[in-house]
Amino acid sequence: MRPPADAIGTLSLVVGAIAVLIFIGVEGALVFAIWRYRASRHVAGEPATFERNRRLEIAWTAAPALILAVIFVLTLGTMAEISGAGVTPAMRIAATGHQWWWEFSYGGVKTANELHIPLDTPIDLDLTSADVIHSFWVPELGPKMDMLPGVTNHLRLSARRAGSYEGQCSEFCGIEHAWMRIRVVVQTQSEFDAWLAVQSKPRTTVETDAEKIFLANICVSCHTIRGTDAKGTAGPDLTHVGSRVTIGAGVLENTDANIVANMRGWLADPQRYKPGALMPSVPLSNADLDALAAYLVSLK
Ligand code: HEC
Ligand SMILES: [Cu+2]
Repeated sequence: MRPPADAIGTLSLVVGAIAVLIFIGVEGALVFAIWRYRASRHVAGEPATFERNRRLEIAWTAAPALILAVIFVLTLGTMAEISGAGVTPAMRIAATGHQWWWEFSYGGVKTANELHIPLDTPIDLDLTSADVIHSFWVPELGPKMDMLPGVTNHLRLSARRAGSYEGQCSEFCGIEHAWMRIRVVVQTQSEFDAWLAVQSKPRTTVETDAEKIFLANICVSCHTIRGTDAKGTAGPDLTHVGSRVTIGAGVLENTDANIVANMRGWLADPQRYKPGALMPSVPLSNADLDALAAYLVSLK
């Protein structure tokens, strides 16, 4: 199956070409008429007019209707193609929109904000929302699709180039809507398998003092770290949070030299980076913040 984005690209080119032809035709006729019938040729009296030309009226009603009918049929074909009808997806991933982050679940293995998919493989995303209406949109990969509470929509994705693709929630969903970024990482099948194998494991570290700080605080009521007693679901699963490229759905880098500093900054005051985000600032000592930040980025 060709990636949905390719099918949409082809349709855009065809519609664009039709529009260019019409533009050239209409503007050409206009320029011709201006030149051919300019006033100097008809100095005397009113310019010629005509009305009730039935043939002409039928023609200029039928021609646009025909053009629209052609575009309609082409669009229906493209919609059928990108819906993936007739092609069984190699994998289904559940995607849930939250204010203001994304949850991706691979058969129960949860991760946030970063969707990994294998190259050249048809994937079905089962889209829904935990709160308000969101819309999943990664322009380079496919169409946008609403995420509605209580409803599951399906979106076919496939990519023919490995790499990282950026997307964005495209339905206004509250104060931090703009910081609801999606990153899709397209990997070869073996890279993807290796990634999923790591994500499927519970946290790999042993219980450290830093982990005890996490478990002793309110963090556990909102976050899960598989392998520990933290089983909250109001916020992102943190089991492998250190492996993500960003935190806070894109507000902070999680990869550069400042990785611990960024994580610490987020924990100390999430509202500073993402005002309105549904994570409170938890009062913690400086030492606890240092330990927690180092612990979380170590969860690869
Ligand atoms: C009331 C629920 C709640 C509590 C309590 C809470 N969080 Fe969060 N946390 C969230 C939500 C919601 C997000 C997502 C914020 C966003 O991106 O909009 C989040 C995001 C995060 C992230 C970034 C995850 C990512 O992948 O982007 C980290 C790390 C984190 N929290 C750690 C903690 C720690 C450590 C504590 C305890 C000190 C804590 N949280 C307490 C709800 C909570
Ligand atoms: Cu949204």
